[in-house]
Amino acid sequence: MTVERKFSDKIVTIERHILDQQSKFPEATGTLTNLLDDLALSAKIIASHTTRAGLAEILGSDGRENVHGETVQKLDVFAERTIYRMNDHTGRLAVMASEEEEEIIPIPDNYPTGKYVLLYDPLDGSSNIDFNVSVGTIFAIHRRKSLEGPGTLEDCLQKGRDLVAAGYIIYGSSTMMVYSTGQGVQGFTLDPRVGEFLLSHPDIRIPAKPKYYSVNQGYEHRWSAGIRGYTNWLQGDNDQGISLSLRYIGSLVADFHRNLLAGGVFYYPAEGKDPKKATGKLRLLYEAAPLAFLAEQAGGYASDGYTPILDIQPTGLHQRVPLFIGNRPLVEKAEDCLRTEGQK
Ligand code: FDP
Repeated sequence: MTVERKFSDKIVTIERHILDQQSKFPEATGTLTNLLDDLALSAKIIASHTTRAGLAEILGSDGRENVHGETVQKLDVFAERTIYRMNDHTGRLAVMASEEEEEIIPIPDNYPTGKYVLLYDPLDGSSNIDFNVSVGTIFAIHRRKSLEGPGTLEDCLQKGRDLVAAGYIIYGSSTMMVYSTGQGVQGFTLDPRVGEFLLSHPDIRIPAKPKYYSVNQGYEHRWSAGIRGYTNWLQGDNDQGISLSLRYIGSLVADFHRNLLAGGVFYYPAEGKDPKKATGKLRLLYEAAPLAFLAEQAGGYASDGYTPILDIQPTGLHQRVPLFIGNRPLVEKAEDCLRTEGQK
């Protein structure tokens, strides 16, 4: 029997893809490859629980509050511990930081430290868990700056421009891991029958023609005139034929993922009339910077309205920034609107 073999027959697992990428860099030691593998395995473990969220005692909050005063959901805690336990002992990391923890997370003394720094939001959009809405994990990887020993706060406070890799896992109608090591953006879908992430979305590029704008329009009364004008512009108040549909899930990874594949802009602006949201809601290190890295790798752009997100020097672990992210011309239009507003 002769079987016809085509290129499209190639089955690319995430491991094979990461190794292929590594082989392009003869000096690579394989540490980053292994770290990405550890994250893919963490994702599978977390996914096996998110898909059962409505079933067991795991549903609902455990009553504790995280460092931002939000109620912590049990799955947040589980995701947090899973990522920590998968990475504390490997000798690949100098230090970690998580959206759920106030301080940096040191590597325990009895384990070796390594050259990378892992920043993560274990379960983003967690207020949606109880309603069967997609949630996600976001991760960012830097090279350590300190030379040896335990990693430091400064190792964590690096600009997005210096990221080595970043990505997210979306736990939705299927589980996907989307990541970049600075050579484009690759998307893998978890095949639950075989327990493997398979390359399903190679070289993702944001479509040039955008479809959606995503913002919590319920907060419009607290926006500045510039943001209101920008929103009208997106809705069709322009002479460029742009007229976008509104889609807002309220789960950043899901909103970003949809706009990455369909084209559009997500924004969470500063809310002048709410002192608690003077710099928006989203965190620079765990949300804005890693997604900005992916957006730029996919041909898009992200800004806080004035400065590219990737160029902002973090000053604190839990710093919040306004975020505009998606197709470059749409994000630049937001910058225009804010600049014009500032000149009035
Ligand atoms: P959540 O509070 O559910 O964890 O940063 C967290 C986040 O969700 C993002 O995922 C989401 O985009 C945003 O907050 C939603 O905030 P609003 O409810 O204020 O729209």
